[in-house]
Amino acid sequence: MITALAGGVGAARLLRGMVEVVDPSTITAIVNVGDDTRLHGLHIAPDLDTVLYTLAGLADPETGWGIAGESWTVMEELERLGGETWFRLGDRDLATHCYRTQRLSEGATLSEVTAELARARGVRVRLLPVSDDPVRTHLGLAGGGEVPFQEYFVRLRHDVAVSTVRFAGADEARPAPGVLEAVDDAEVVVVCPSNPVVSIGPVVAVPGLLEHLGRRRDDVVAVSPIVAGAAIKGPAARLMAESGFEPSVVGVARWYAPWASTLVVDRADEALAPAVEAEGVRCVVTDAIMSDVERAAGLAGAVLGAVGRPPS
Ligand code: FO1
Repeated sequence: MITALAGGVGAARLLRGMVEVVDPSTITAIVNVGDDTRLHGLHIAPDLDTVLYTLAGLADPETGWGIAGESWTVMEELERLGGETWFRLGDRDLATHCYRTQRLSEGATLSEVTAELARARGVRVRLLPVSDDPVRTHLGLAGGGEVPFQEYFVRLRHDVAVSTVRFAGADEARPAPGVLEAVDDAEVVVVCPSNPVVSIGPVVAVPGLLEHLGRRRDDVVAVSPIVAGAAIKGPAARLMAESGFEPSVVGVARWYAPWASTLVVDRADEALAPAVEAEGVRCVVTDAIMSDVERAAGLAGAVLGAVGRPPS
């Protein structure tokens, strides 16, 4: 069994490659919920949806989030009404949020609803929210004030300096059913190329995760979301720098060193391999740019092989 710690787009792309090299039913993805937000009275779970839509072949390939070929009728009408439309919700995507919100209101857990949504869309990878309790990322702005994640990421286009990152609810949150077992029982634990600060951070902030991951360090392999000092997508490099970590594969190695034994980096960072290893983390150099499914499958094979378990 393979367990993956996942955020949004980068994780979805790697998982899409992984299902080409191993049986999807042997993969469990523990997904970040820190990006979740409530809008229009709906519970929106962007990272769970991005992973699900990508694995279901529904995701918009340009943005990586939402559903491809969407219509925006509701957003257009909402605009006319003067409602909130800064967070773009397509008509089919809204169905996901309506279904999830209705089921949660009936007392279902986020885990249960996620499993129902995955089954409905034919996704065989097991998707687990890291917790069924609320964990919400808030960012303290260097200029003052604090905003929830989506305000930072979408409304402010993450184009503001951040001074603090907080995961509200993390201390009281319990790992969702199956999460700790998925770490304990995995042959390999893959840390997907997601933002170490605001995507992997909220996952490992849930009590129990760091302890269980630390016990599996030899079998934990991370994929760097930073290539040649920049994030492939999103504010990872900026947030790492603002968190006091060098925005490079060396900074990523330092961030994960306590519980990951191996870091996979792109060929562009080959020269930094010795510096990564100086952090006590084994460095594997490969093609880490997932420009299409074949490249993602190649990366997945290299990742699974990195800790001695070539794809079955
Ligand atoms: N990201 C944006 O940059 N703009 C949006 O309008 C937007 C809408 C949106 C709707 C549903 C959803 O699941 C994700 C959405 N995202 C949007 C991405 C979202 O901000 C994610 O949290 C990021 O991709 C980070 O994981």
